[in-house]
Amino acid sequence: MGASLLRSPAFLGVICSFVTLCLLAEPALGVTRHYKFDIKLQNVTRLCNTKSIISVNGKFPGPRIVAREGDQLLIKVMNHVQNNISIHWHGIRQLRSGWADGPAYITQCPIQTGQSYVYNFTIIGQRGTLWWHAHLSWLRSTLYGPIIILPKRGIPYPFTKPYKEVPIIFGSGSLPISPLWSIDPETIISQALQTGGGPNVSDAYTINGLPGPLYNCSAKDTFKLKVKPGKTYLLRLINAALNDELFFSIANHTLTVAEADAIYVKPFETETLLIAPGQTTNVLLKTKPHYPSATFFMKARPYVTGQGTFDNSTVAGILEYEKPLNFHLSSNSIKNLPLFKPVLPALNDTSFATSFTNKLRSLASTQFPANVPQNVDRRFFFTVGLGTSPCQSNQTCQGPNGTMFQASVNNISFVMPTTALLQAHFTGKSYGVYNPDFPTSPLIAFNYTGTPPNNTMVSNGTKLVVLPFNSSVELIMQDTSILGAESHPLHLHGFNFFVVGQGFGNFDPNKDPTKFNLVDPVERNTVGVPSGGWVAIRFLADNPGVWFMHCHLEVHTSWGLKMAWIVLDGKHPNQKLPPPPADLPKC
Ligand SMILES: [Cu+2]
Repeated sequence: MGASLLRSPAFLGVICSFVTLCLLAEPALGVTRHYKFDIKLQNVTRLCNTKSIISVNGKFPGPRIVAREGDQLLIKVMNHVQNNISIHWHGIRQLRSGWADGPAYITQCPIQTGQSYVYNFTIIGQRGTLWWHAHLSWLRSTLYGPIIILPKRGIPYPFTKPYKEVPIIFGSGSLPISPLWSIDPETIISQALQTGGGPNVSDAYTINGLPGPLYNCSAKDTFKLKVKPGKTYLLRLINAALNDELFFSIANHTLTVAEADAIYVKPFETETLLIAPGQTTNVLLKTKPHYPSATFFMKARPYVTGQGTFDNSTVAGILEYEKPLNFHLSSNSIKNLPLFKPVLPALNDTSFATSFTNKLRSLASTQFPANVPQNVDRRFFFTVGLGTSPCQSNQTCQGPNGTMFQASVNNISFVMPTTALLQAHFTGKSYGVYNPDFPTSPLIAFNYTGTPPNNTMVSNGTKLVVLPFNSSVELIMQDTSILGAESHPLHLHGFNFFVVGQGFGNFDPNKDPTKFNLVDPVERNTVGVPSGGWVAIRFLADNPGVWFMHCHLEVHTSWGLKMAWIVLDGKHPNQKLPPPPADLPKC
């Protein structure tokens, strides 16, 4: 009896009925994995203060989801708190399972207090690191965790098999450090939206929920990575910070970038990497061949291009080598080992950011090809950036010149509907919910990255783009200099896209496309639109549903830098979105 028979689904049923460890005989087709997420309050102590936060199962950061490519996940989310809740499985393609994507009022109404919803989806054609987070207001500041997708059984990584794998998830705010953040994150943003000003910035960054020794009263809350010499570790980096792109480096160690957003890349070495909110990066850390008699800081701090205030603090963790048995060192002298610290780029080092992102290329191998759309059916040009709206006459506003801060795509600040767009689309009841007339380019062209126009006011609306099934799309996203140029990490739900080009200044439709990389561009779900520049992406609209696209800087999303795409059903039954599950939450 060969292994192939053991893995056949029919035979698996027999094994599973007798043996509890079904995983031993996991079929190539994948298994079903069940998770239970209880959303509840939990007291968390950091920096000598205790605060009640919203958590999954009382954990901060939340639990890991571990699965293999091909597995089905059934995740029951039960809401025990007063807030509405919705969870997004960031980067999961959700092929024909758009009801499980999670953004509140886009694909579902939120889960209300005392209610539950089972997110039901299958991981198809993806392996690597992704993550899950709340997708309603600013609740993701404490509701997030890793998704680890292992390759199918028997399929190796296209790089050295790591000795160990370690998730490293960066967070921000949500800590009871100062009076500013002692209120909950939903209140921080709702107050800012009322006054029209910028919300308070966070007080700290975290690695796996721990701020580290560079903050007051925090030395005991430091992430420690304990390693053995001469081994390769796979670090699964996730940026879950609310509003900050981050530089990351480990002193005296070179990292090999192997994957971005759950897509293998051509490996390259770097001392420092840049990771935007929403992005994930797998790196290989090769430890020193011998016990180094030293410890090493790993540090992260922001990359900042905007003009507003920001949290310029630094989170640090420690890389600690296991002492060999024959090495005589008292515990006191371990503390006295030399400590090496990495040097991070300057906070505004755009040239580093550019050269780093230019190094990212798809692996584009036979086994992992880069299926870049070579022809384009639909072209779009979107400006992304900040703007303003007028202050109500009976109010004083704290935005620029007494106005209110807004952000927009093609000068439309997206208005959240009060019912889920996907339901409205599926049932044909879109009237009064959304308009399918999102403009393919700005209504008024201007010098996007030059002197900004005098009128910075945005318009408001719930407008969507409608795409026929399987259309290939090219989208240029152009940053504007209105209220200052700024890098915007744009995240598209339901798809990966190829980053075929990027540059500074205004996109030139005649010259720039000739330089597009249609061979091995990086494929990802979140891309930084360069500050004062543009990025060109291509994707195939092969997934029917309603798909949110938004800046992953939470403050910009709140100000309206978001829109959605409708991808229509195809002709064939397997090209249609199935009806919603019976337990889909109601508004
Ligand atoms: Cu943004």
